[in-house]
Amino acid sequence: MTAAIPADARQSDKTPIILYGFGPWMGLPDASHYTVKTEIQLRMAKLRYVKDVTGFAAAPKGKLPYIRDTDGSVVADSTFIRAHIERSRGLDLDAALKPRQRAEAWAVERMLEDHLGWAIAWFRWVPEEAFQAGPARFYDAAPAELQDDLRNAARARVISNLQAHGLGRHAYDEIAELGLRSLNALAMLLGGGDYLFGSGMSAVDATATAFLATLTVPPLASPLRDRVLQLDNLTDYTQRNMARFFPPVPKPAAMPALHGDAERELMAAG
Ligand SMILES: N[C@@H](CCC(=O)N[C@@H](CS)C(=O)NCC(=O)O)C(=O)O
Repeated sequence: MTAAIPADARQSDKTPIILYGFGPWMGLPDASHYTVKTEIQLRMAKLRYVKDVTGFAAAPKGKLPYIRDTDGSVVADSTFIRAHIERSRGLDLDAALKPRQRAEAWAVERMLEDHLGWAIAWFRWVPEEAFQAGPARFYDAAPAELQDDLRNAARARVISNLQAHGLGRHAYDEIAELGLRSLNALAMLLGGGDYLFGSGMSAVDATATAFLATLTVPPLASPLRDRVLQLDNLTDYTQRNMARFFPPVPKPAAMPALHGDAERELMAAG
């Protein structure tokens, strides 16, 4: 399945980039926070892309996102996708940053992607209530006899990855404590500003926005979600950036005039 994104002038090539993701989920543009990050970065770069949600089995690194660029090259991992689009198009998503800010932005991005991102996954996949209300629903459209096997296999894979990373070896409260420290650090760095660093949007703002939206938009309870909702600067920042990069779908054109009462009743009932 593919969904077109409106074209932009910077990409002269008519062929769009193909972005492989999981697809929209619970109010998010994609179920994967790393894929939402890449979508924001592609939009920052004003590059046209289409989403393909059928590519997981062929993912070069067993994870999403990855892209197939207009020249056919395949690039996996959100950080390498960013590097690839910057190199191949002569762009700099950190153009608003000074050298020291670039270094700080990289450090914060690693905190988000290699630390907080795993805590987000843990609170999504491990506590039974969040799992049943969230990721278990990914498989609702699969044949009924396969659903439980698919749910259990995916959950076991994520739990095994969390163990290998190390975060998954901690207890609930310990993971919450670590995640909260990262969220507090992020809130302190943002302060009252519009961006984490510098005078304009940079690549790390894409990561932060994507991860904070992933924590807050789906109504899945977690201590991390509670903390973000207490931090007004983080929630305002997230809403502002999500509205900027994923503006609401335009309302359908006005309905043509109806011809009779029967038709009007039908519309009201529908
Ligand atoms: N370092 C990767 C992380 C991507 C990642 O963890 N993707 C997750 C979804 S959020 C995934 O595909 N997981 C599937 C699995 O592990 O089975 C990136 O930045 O793209």
